[in-house]
Amino acid sequence: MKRSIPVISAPVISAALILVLGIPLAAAPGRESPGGGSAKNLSVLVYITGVVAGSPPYELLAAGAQEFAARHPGVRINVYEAGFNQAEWEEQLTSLVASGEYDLVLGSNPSLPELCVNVGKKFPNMKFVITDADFSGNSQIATYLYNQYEQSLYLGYLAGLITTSGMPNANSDRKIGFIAAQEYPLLNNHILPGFLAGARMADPAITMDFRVVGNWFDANKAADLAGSMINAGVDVFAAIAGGASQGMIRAAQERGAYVVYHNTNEYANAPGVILGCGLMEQKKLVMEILEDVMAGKIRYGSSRTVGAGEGYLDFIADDPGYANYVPQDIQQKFNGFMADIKAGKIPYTLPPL
Ligand code: RBF
Repeated sequence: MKRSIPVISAPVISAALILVLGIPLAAAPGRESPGGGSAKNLSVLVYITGVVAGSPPYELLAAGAQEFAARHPGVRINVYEAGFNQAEWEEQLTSLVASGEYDLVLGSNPSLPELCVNVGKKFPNMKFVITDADFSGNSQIATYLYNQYEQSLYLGYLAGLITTSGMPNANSDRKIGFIAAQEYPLLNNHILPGFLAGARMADPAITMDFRVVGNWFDANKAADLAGSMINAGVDVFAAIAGGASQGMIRAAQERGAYVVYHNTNEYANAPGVILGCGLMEQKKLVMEILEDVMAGKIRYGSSRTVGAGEGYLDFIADDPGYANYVPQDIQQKFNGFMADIKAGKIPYTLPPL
């Protein structure tokens, strides 16, 4: 489960040459200050709180960091998969940081900042940049929060239009379903309320059936849950469940139900079943973050919230999975709603986390 995927670039090769030839090829700037002005070398630990495969936020995080390293010869990336035992994460992170190999820890998880506070106390020079999290007031940590209330609002609106439609697999119950891997503040305070509020903008009578898998990988359990939700009248699903979501998609495909999907383009996995996909611009954000780290522009101690208006959340409408399978009248309503979301014209209050 634990896997380390190193990307070796120029500094490693130069280090090897120094060892072999005894001559430095170029003056190596100190590594102690990530983004300390002119520093050109940077060693980044990409700390994956789970595994990469099957979890869009992590796939995009790793891809963004690796692409940045490929473009910047002085940047070295190590992608470390911490696995699913959350009780081990802090100790793992501590020993990785203790190796002294890294200038910066980059992660994406709402629960990470609190672990970073503890690790940071032991290593006062270490810096942490965490996306998908909201934490401020610690001078070693910077966070970026995706406005997942907003993404859930527009995916919920689409789910609402579908469940109240005359589409072949839409039943007469106005009931949508949500499957989560586990409960946590971002899910309970932003994602779930946003999804239901969005659906109720299509029809205030809509109700939501919510179930929890208990982990981020058990696709069979998610399929079982989805099956019993379909029995209870659910005809449109969403999930925040990492790899386990695949079980829900399979059940929807077999039993005849629909899915709207957060964060990534999943249409091709189940055409005609997955009818809407949101997009989290995590790869873009990660590359911008690393650019800012190199330039010394990260504001440690602060948190920034990014959403559709800023171009970090979107909806993938230019895909046959949406364009060819969603009825024209629904597309028209939804596209108008999405344009209003981007323009900040849909009023809502972002709940506290
Ligand atoms: N999202 C995933 O896609 N895969 C995961 O394995 C995963 N593990 C998580 C573990 C914890 C403790 C928490 C709080 C969240 C996790 N998430 C995971 C959720 C992820 O960070 C993000 O909030 C959601 O994907 C919504 O964008």
